[in-house]
This record gives sequence, C-alpha cells and structure tokens, in this order.
Amino acid sequence: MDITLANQTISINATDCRPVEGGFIASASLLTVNLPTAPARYLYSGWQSWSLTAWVETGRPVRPMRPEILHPMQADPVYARETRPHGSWYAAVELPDGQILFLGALGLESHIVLDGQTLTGGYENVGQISNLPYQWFIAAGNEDEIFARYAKLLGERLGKGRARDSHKVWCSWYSLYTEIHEGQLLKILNDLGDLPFDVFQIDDGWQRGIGDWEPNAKFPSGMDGMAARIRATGRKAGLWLAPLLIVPSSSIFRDHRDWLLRDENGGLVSAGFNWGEQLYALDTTHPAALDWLAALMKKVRLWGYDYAKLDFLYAGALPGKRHVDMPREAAYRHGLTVIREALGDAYFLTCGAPILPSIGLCDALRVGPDVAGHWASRRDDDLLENFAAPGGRNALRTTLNRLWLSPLLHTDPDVIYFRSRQNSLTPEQLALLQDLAEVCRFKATSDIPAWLTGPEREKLRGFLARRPTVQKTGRAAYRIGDRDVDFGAHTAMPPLPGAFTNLLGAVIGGLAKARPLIKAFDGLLKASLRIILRRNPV
Ligand code: 9PG
Repeated sequence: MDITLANQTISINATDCRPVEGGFIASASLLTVNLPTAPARYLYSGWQSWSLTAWVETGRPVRPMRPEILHPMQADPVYARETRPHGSWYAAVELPDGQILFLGALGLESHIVLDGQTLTGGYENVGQISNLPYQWFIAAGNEDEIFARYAKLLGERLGKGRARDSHKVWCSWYSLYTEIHEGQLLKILNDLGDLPFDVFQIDDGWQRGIGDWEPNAKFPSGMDGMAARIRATGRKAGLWLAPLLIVPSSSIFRDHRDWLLRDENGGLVSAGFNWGEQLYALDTTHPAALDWLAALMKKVRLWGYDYAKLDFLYAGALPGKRHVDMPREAAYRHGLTVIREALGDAYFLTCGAPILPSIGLCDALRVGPDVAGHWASRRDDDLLENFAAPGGRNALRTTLNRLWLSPLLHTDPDVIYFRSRQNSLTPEQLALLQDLAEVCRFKATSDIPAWLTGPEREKLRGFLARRPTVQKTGRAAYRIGDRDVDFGAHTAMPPLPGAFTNLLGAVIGGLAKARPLIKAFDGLLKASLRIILRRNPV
C-alpha cells in the first residue's frame, strides 16, 4: 500500500496501516519501506548501553567491531557481523530537505536494515508468541518532534521510570577500578566533606566473585557496615552488581549450572570475556534463578543500599534456548520485573542494558559506553574499529543520540572529570563532557578528593550545585543557561582506515582469540593501575 509522508508517496507492505498523530502505525512482522531516494545518512541504533548509536554516512561502512570475542558484550551478537546500515528497534534516514524519515518498532526483538533504497524492519520473535501486533511507527518530518512522539508511544506500551530527580553521584570506578578497599573508600567519603553529592556508589571490586555477591576480604566490616558509614554522612549508599552474569569460578556455576542460558545444541551461551574469565548468562525464565535474583536484591536492600547500579544486563537478553520458551527481550523484561519488585523503592540504574527492553522497569539507563581519561585512541578507532570502547568521544557520540529517551528515564552519560591528575583529557574535552552531564541532568564523578587542586574542587562544587536551564537547539546543540554549546563537531565517525591499517587491525583483533593473551593484557593493566595508585595516594 502507499502512504503519503513529507509530501512523498512511499510504498510499504503492511497488513494494516492507520494514521496517528505525527505519522502512521503499520503492522507487519517483516515490513519494507521503499524510500524515494537513497539516503545519505543513517542513524545506527545500538542494542545496549555501550553499543554504537550514531548518524553515519551510508557510504561509510561500519565494519564488525574487533575483537570478536567482545561481540556479546558490545553489540547485539545476532547482528554484530551485519555490514549494511542497521540497528535495533528503530532507524532514521535523512531526507534531502534536512528532515528525517523514521521507522520505529513498538515491540521488542525487532531490527532494521537499509539496503539501497529499501528499509526493512523485522521482528525476530515471529511464531514465538501468538497475537503480537508487530507494529511500527512510521513518520517523516522534524527529528525532535518524531522522537518525542516515538518516546510517547513507547511509554504507553512499556511504562516510565518512577524517580523524579536524578542524583549527584560519587562512583568508585573511574579512578580506582577494581582496586577498592574499605579503608580507602572511607577516607574518600570523609574527604568529600560538604561537597553536595547525594549518593556514594561502590562499584566493581567489593564482591568475592561474579555470581558470589558477598564482600571480599578487602571489606572486613561487610557491605552493611559500609552502607551504615555512608548513610551516616546523610548520603544514599549505592552498590554495583552484575546479577545476570555468571563466571566459571563462581559457586552458582558449580552448584546450579542448570540456571545458565544455553544454545540450541545445549552448549552454554557466551556473554563475553572479562575479569580474565569467560562470561555466561543467567536464564531469567528459570524459577530458581529468579528466586535467587530476588533474594539477592533484597539482601542488598537489607545491607542498606538504596541505589543499585546493575550492570552487564544484556546477558539476560542474549539469544538462547530458555527454561520457559520466551522471546529473548521478553525474558529479559521478566527478569527485570522481578529485580525491580525486589528492589522496592531503591533507585535503579541499568547499565550494559538493552535499551527498549529496559524502559519502564528502571529509573535510569546508561546511554553510552564508558568514559576514560582519554578522548579517543588510534587502537580503538582505526585498528579495532570499536566505538563501544571506553573513551570520551565514544561516550559523547552515542549518548547524544540517545537523549530522546529522557521523557522515559534518566539518561546517564557516565562520569565526568574535574581532575587534571591522571587524566589526558584537554580542558576543552573536560568541558564538553561536563556540558553533556548538564544536558542529561545526571551528574557523577569518580574524582578522588586528594587528587583535586583547590580550584578543581571548587569547580566541582559549583557544577554539582547549579541546575541551568537546558534547551535543545539542533541535532547536537544545546543552550545551557546563557551559553550555546555545539557538540556536533565531535559526533562524526572517524575516517575509514586504509587497507594497511585494516590488515594490521585484523591481525591485532585476531590475537584476542587467544584468551591467555587478553588475560595477560588485563594483568598488565592491573599492575600499572597499582603503580599509579601507589604514586597517587588516595
Ligand atoms: C565495572 C564497570 C563499570 C562501568 C560499566 C562496566 O566491553 N567490556 O569489556 C566492558 C568492560 C567493562 C565495562 C564496559 C565494557 O564497564 O560500564 O561503569 O561499572 O563495568 O566492571
């Protein structure tokens, strides 16, 4: 059938199509939209927090990221090798007049690909659940209006976060990484003094293991003891966990292997590789696993934490054969519903989380990859072509393209820095990230008070205290208070590397197949971190 969008006749193959405010809702499990012209730019939409989300020239291929071993943790592994412009749930293309044409799924397990002039959106769950409407929102016109409309339609179907105000968070990760311990965190808590943080969040490094969520020997007073000390300063206590991941060294792996996600052949599904170990996923449809998850969340609450950063959540939505046959993102939502319920009124931040399936079940969502004390690297941009890797520019690019989600949840752009110590970001880059946090209204840092100069500490204080008006003025431009900030110059993709660099990258990426090598590399990073921390006392 034909529909008229932006004064153009566009043919689609829907079984049903009705006009709604701002566009059409069409139904088809596999929908093709024939565009009037081949578009020049396409909005890639990454599956989870860290996955690339960016406007890219259709002539610039985005090749499979390296190394492949990280695909399950950086992209949707089902589509990680797709080289045509594509993305999870929704797509936008630029029309010649500066407007966009938008196609967005109103249901889960959906993916879109552009082939020449044809956009094809497909639902992966066909036949798995009966009576699904397989709906799509199709619109053309002003980008901001269309995304606002899409957010509204999603909110009606998936819900919204409950928390009104986002928090000002001190997070342990981006200075200390896994090298945290009780005494040092208490010293930092003390040194934060009257800086207006309302959450002190302990990140990765407190636990005995991934899956063994009990304090390790570095936290002799227990996690309840830590929470009590944090709360005594008038702040909320926050804790990081990766509850849907299981590693071979954990007791769950030993005692409850039947709780893990398996593939069609009965093999365990890879959830990536980190902490020097192979990662596996919890099957969030297994009743005993769900009971364990709920009990874990309740334990964290009883310890005294009322801010939960739950990470690596994509693991719950990986493809596999589940205990209860359910589409994968529905299974994830099932797990998240149990978690949300057990967390009660705690603030719930999701991270490494599939985007649409998290809507309505969390208060905040990390909307980009990790930041780092560097802006970009030749290794990640040119050799590995990995735009989900930690770095200021990767974080900025993806985050900016996800801010349309803000009517539905708090958008977490990751931490920002005020310190010049142990940091190679330029003052301009620091300011860009600070402005991004201002736009998101989600303010977090990992700066160690003892590492800040007097003026840096006062800048941080001022930043936490103010709340300027923010107004969007362009695709990547905002008016913040009385300043105009254009992030646009930093959101483009780097140029495609040449043939030699590509070859070199393939070799380096291939080396990562040797797990002992990654493990050794991790070991080196850890050793250098220890040296840094010895030279820069906390
Ligand atoms: C703790 C960290 C921090 C951080 C999270 C997440 O692809 N990767 O190998 C990968 C590893 C770690 C990571 C992201 C990606 O960081 O985003 O804030 O909590 O875990 O381990």
